[in-house]
Amino acid sequence: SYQTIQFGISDGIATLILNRPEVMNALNRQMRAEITRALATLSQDVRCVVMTGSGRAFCSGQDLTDAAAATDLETTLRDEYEPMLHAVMNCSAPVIAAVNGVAAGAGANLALVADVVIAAENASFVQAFTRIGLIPDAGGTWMMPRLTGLARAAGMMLFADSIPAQQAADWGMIYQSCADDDFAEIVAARAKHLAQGPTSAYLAIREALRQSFGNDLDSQLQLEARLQGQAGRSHDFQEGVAAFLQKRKPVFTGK
Ligand code: T3D
Repeated sequence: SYQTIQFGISDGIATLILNRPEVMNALNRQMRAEITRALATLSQDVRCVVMTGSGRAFCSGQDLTDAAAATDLETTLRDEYEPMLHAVMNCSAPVIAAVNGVAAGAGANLALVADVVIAAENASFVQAFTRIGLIPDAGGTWMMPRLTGLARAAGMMLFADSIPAQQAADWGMIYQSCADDDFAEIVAARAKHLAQGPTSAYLAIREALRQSFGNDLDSQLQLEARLQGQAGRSHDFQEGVAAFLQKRKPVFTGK
C-alpha cells in the first residue's frame, strides 16, 4: 500500500526503505506522507526500525521538481515535514538511520533525528541548503550544533561541504561509520540487538537525552529518578537482574 517507500516487518524489526532511487530518494509530498503513516502507528511487536535508502543514495532531501518546492515553504514544513519528523522522533520503537549513501538537505536531517545513525563509508552528509538559497531545516539547526558544536555546524551550513561518513563519525555527528562491505551485516546486528532489548528503557533514554538540552542538572536528576522509577517497575528489569544472577542471557520482552 506504499508507492514511494518499501515497508516490511520481520522478527520485530521494521524496515523502511526510501524508494525513489532514480532521484536519489528525494522527498516529495507522497513520500513524506507515507513515512509518517508507516511510523506513526507501529504494531506493538515492532521493537526496532531501520530506515535506509534504495540504490546509491540515502535521501537527496526535498524533491526539487515537486510542486511543494515552488509553493509556500513555511506551510510545507509545518504541514508535511513536521509530522514526518515527529513520526521518527516519537516512534514507539528505537529508530536506526542506516545511511547507505549521500544524505543531502532535509535527507541529512531526517537521518539525524533517528535515535542512532550508522553510515557506510561511501556515504556522506551535506547541508546542501545554501546551494539553492535556503537555510537548513528539518531540525538541522537544532541537531547540528548539539552534535558537532557550533563551529562545525556553522561551517557545514555556510559552505554546504560534503562530509564523508568517517569524518561525520569523528565529529560526533553520527554514531558509527563502517566499511561498505560490512554495512548490511553491522546494521542487521545492531537492529537485532535493539529488537531484543529493553524497549521501554530505550524510549526513556530518548526522553531523558532530549530533555537534557532544556534542563539544568537538578531538573535532569529529577527526570532520571522518575524515568528510572518506571524502568525499575518493568518486567525487563526483573528479568535483567534474574538473568545476571543466574549467569544467563536475559530475554527481554520490551515491557
Ligand atoms: O518545502 C520546501 O521545499 C523546503 C524544504 C527544503 C528541504 C530541502 O531538503 S532543500 C535541499 C534539497 N536538496 C538538495 O538541494 C540536494 C540536491 N541534490 C544534489 O545536490 C545531488 O543530486 C546529490 C549531492 C544528492 C547527489 O549528487 P550525484 O552527483 O551523486 O547525483 P546527481 O546526478 O546529482 O543526481 C542523480 C539524479 O537524481 C539526477 O537526475 P537525472 O539527471 O539522473 O535525471 C538528479 O536531478 C536527481 N536528484 C537528485 N537530488 C534531487 C533530484 N531530483 C529532485 N530533487 C532532488 N533533491
